[in-house]
Amino acid sequence: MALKIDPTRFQNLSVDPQDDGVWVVTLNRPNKRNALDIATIEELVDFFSAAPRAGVQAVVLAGAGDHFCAGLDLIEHHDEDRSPADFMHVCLRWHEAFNKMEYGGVPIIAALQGAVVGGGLELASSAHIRVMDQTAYFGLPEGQRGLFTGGGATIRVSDLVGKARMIDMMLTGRVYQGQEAVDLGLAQYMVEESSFDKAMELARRAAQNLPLSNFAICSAVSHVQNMSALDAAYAEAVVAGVVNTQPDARARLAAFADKSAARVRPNK
Ligand code: 1HE
Repeated sequence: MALKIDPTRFQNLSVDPQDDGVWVVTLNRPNKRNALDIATIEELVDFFSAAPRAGVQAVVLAGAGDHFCAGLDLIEHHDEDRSPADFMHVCLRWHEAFNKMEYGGVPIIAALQGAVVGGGLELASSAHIRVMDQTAYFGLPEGQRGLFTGGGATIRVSDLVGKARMIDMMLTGRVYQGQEAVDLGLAQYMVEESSFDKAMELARRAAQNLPLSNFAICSAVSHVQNMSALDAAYAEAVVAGVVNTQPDARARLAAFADKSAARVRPNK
């Protein structure tokens, strides 16, 4: 029985289902530059825990206003004056949210503008595709703030840009933007106009795939990376056994066989 997600139960996120199975999830605290307080993290856990069982075909993850996300809510962190154990549990909730995103099996396309910094970059790097506009920039200001990453940057940002670049970003506050950010892998697309429009286009395209294929793409690839080559090959075979024999794929295979399906061609 599919779960139901009630879009009105979210306060810090705006959650907007579209007709074609694409859901738009927007960080909606622009006056705080979409800083991630604990309430926002809980809403991300809530949405992304339910999404794989609620018929969500793809998600566009956006930030309201001029900036995608300013990272950890530094004011809340200051006011709470947390103990080490308290903050460890905060970080574990971040991991809960971001792991649900990366491993949940629902394609997530991040639409980026302005600051994508600290925990904002950790959030963006949990998406499967990142689209940036001309204003987007990436940084890890933790070093300057007397902090350290706690939302998975050591795993996902170092995966994107490599260990040495990540350490440089943290030690020196180095910021990446423009084509260089794309070349490094921080974003896969850069657009002149709206990153949101491009992210929607990509999400709609992904939503046309069979859900089980997308589940494997947006779950198995990440799981497999955590395994030894021997176990990875085994897991890949098992997943392919399930996905590649799904009854829903037969019509697509038949269309290829009768030559009615589109062929793979180079870009014009
Ligand atoms: C915030 C936050 C925040 C803005 N927490 N409230 N992240 C950072 O070190 C980035 C900190 N933020 C900035 O560098 C800048 O705010 C921005 C470049 C993102 C935007 O600049 P600007 O000039 O548009 O805005 P502003 O005037 O700095 O801030 C506007 C408001 O947003 C202001 O609140 P107001 O009530 O005084 O109007 C700011 O306080 C608020 N605001 N950023 C709380 N981050 C799991 S560990 C993860 C560790 C990290 O993420 S460390 C990186 C933290």
